[in-house]
Amino acid sequence: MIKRLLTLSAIAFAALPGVAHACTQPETSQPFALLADTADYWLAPGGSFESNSAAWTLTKAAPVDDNEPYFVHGKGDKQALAIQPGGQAVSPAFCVDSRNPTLRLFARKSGLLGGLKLDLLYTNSDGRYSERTTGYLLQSGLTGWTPSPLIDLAAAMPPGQMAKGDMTVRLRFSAGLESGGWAIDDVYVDPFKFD
Ligand SMILES: [Ca+2]
Repeated sequence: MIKRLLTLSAIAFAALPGVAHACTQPETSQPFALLADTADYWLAPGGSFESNSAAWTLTKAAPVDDNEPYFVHGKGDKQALAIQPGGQAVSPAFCVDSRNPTLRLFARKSGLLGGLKLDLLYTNSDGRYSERTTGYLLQSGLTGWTPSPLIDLAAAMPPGQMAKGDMTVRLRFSAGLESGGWAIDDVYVDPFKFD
């Protein structure tokens, strides 16, 4: 029965005009349910920063013995990523399509000033490398680990490119020189928000 349903679903999907959902979506969970956000998310590659997870490309940044206090990825998790002032962290590449409109994570800043910038890095369909800034994480005061607001990933994706289907992106978090540095953990992508 399950196989039959999946097959029918695929046929219905293919018959929808103008819909390009090309990525294979990883397994999802509801990591922010404790925070009244019951949306399904999947973990960005290496997004828990545990020792066995995919490596990010780091400049003045490193995994540290820490974890966001909700342990939404795993109760035994032990590491977060610290980004020093002027440092940056670039995720491994992953596939997004129009079903991946938002991103959410935990962040903690270590100084009173400065934000954490998030850019989307990708290669256009014509082979041109591009970057788009999705925004800045800001925290008023030193509030410790804080869940981020929903970050609008779709707004940073080029509409023409998304109309063709999927695209491969990397996330880049950059701490300003004026900041006291940041830590991030449990970076999740929402795959079904508008389905
Ligand atoms: Ca972690």
